[in-house]
Amino acid sequence: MDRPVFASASVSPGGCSKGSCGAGAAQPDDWPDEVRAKVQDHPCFSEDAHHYFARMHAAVAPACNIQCNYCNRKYDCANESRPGVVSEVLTPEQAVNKTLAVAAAIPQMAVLGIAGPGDPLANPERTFATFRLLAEKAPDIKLCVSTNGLALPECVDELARHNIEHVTITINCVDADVGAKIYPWIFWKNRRVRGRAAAAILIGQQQKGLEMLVARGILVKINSVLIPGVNDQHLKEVSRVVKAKGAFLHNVMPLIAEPGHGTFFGLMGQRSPSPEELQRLQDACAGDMVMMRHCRQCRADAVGLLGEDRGAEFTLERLDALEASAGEGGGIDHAAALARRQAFRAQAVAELEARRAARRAEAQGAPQVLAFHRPARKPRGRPVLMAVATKGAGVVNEHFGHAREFLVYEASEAGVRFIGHRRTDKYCVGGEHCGDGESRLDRVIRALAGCEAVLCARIGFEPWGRLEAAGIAPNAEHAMEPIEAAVMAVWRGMLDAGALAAGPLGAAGRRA
Ligand code: CLF
Ligand code: SF4
Repeated sequence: MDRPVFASASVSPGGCSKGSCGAGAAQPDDWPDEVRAKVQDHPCFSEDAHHYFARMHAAVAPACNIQCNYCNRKYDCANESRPGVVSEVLTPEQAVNKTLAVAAAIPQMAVLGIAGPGDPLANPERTFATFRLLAEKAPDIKLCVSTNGLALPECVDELARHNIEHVTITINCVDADVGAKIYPWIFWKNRRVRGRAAAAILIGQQQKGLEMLVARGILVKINSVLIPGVNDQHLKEVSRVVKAKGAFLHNVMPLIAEPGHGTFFGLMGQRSPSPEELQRLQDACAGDMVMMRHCRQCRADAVGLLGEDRGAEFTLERLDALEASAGEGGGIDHAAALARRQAFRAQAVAELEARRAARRAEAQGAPQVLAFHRPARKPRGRPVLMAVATKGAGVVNEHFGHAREFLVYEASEAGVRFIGHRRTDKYCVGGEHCGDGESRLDRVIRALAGCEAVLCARIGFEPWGRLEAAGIAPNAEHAMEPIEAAVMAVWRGMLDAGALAAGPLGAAGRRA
């Protein structure tokens, strides 16, 4: 395809119907069918999809062609992952074997991304060999790549030849003066370029690459690292510029900087943004385009649903054992694995379509099929943040004590909207570690600051009491219900109880 994917659609991803800029950001429910078909099973490009579909990263790209001040080369690429963990670098053949093993074990597996540990397009042979081999063996798996953009324009044709429909570019600035504070140097045409000149070249390449991808109908997500005092005032302009060029989604991620990571920013004491600062900036940018709020800043060798990490199940050692068992008549039945993925996909897509249809019907005032998105009363009450423990499928289905993270939603008279996630240690580890449960629970409660209720499948007596004492109402009444329906029901309960004017809700639900 040789035209922007939205050029023929009536609604752009940023809500710009032809000739009517400023109409506000279109919601995913309004995306044209051809776009929805591309994203409905991509866990990063669709918030809905991330409840169902898994991705994995193949760490085949060790080299990088630039230096970011938030990166230490001995860790993964911080543009697409969190620093502090080192990946096992794989050959393309190892990466494909691993992908096939993951796709056989996890029917939700839908996307293979290459995101590091360096820059995928600074390692084009390894990156494209991986894509080529996988496309031959498992053509149902979508291919995805994340890049700093320096080598992008020269790789766009190759990306299109490999039928890659999703590309992420990390764009932290569109102003070289800002860029000079983020990038000390780039490696360009066989020499090192420093300072403002380096940033100007990088920005030029990123913008050119974005335009070229959009012209070929490839969906482009922009990642930006929010660095307080460096680009926080500038990212709204970045959002505006990339939207004007046809970017599909903007993902503003918080800087992770700690002295122990050995990065320039970490060592200089550059602080990370608070969750409130991140949300404020995401909201400020949202006027110009659709924002991604469910990014988990995952590792360059991550495996599984976003928020879970099953990488340890698929180490090279384990893959070698699997290969050995194949020689003894064991191994993977790839045809059966493909059938399981296809069956899962059909069911998940049907559920997603049903939810979308319900939301649209409700928005249009038709009889409610799933009455969860808007209160059927005249507007009143105040917005409330609620945390939800889930392990996928878009329902409240996780035990409070087993949750490694909570999804945070805001409920109000306008409906339910996803705000982000809060990571936390699983506080209930059982056995010999139970003695430190109390301090872990303290950390969980701290992570839920600002939330007035927490919805989960089950919860024990001790956390119940501790949450109540912290002003967070535990609620296990909505186990296995769709998240938005459950959040809306709790909000309505608070409204009916007169709790929205007076402050936090009293406890509700049952205990485990
Ligand atoms: Fe991987 Fe990135 Fe593709 Fe997703 S991750 S290459 S677009 S398949 Fe996703 Fe992970 Fe956030 Fe990246 S949650 S860090 S946005
Ligand atoms: Fe590090 Fe990624 Fe930046 Fe390269 S692009 S320096 S690997 S964060």
